[in-house]
Amino acid sequence: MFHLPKMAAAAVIASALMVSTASAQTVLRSSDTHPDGYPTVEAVKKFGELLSDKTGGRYSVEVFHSAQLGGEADTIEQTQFGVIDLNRISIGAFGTQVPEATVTQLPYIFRSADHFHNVLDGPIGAEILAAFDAVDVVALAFYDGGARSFYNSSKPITAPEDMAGMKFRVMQSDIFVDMVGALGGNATPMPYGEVYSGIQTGVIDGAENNYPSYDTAGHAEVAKFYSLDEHLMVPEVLVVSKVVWDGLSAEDQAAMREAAQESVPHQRELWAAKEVESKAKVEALGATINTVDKQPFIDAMKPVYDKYVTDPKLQDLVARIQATEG
Ligand code: GTR
Repeated sequence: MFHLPKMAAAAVIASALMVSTASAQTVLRSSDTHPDGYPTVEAVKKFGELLSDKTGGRYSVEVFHSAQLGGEADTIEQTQFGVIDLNRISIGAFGTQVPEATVTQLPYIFRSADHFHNVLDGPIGAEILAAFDAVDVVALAFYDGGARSFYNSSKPITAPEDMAGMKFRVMQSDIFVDMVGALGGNATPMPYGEVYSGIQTGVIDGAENNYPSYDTAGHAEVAKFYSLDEHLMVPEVLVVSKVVWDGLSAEDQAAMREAAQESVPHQRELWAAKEVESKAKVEALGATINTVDKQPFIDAMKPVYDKYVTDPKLQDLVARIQATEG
């Protein structure tokens, strides 16, 4: 037994208290519609590790993948109410709730992966993230979601005319309904989890997505024709409930933002590799991939822009995106 001077004893007690507070670890629940191992799921796990490091283990993240917490539209509401803490979600699933973010749902708004990154990594990206505050979530970072193309169970699409009379599932946003309509097809908004059986039973002819989703959701098994029109590049976004955010200290908020930003390069690397892997997988499964002349698809989108980009602020945002290099 040894005797500590009074001051040191006080310090020991104080640090013991800190340890006990720190051991009261908060596990934040995060939703993702994709299966374990998917680039977005792995990126949020990485975010959790970084957050834990930065907060001395006080905060960690558990990812509920494979839509265990529900379809995207439902989980957004639950995140807004604070029932779900974090959500990795496609901006498309927000519908037209956040006008500045809706702009990223415009067909062909992004010209390439470089253009997409240049826009989202700069001040425009920061402006779009900040716009989510209005809908009770705090948007922390964008992840890659590649380019989305149409696929279906009956034939290659080479021009918009080929889509006449065909039914395509779209994410639950009006803009995508109008997009398919402008191309001459019929859009059926439905949750992601219902697409496979929808195609299998013939309720829809096809859908549209990137290679990794087409592959991992099994859609390539039931819709063998993938037509590379690349009409959309919709950012994935990581959001935290405003309820959680408001309960964090300024330091922990900063740690959360940093952790999210630092998880981005990891996701991009995983994404690039997954696109290549998924393309090879769907080809091995017998998918027929055809290229298309994109110009008629681009030209057909004018009415969609005319309908959704009427507010001068959004017109300015679209112009700034288009003027960004890449
Ligand atoms: C995927 C996206 C998902 C989900 C899905 C869909 O590309 O990563 O978050 O939105 O598309 O089409 O519903």
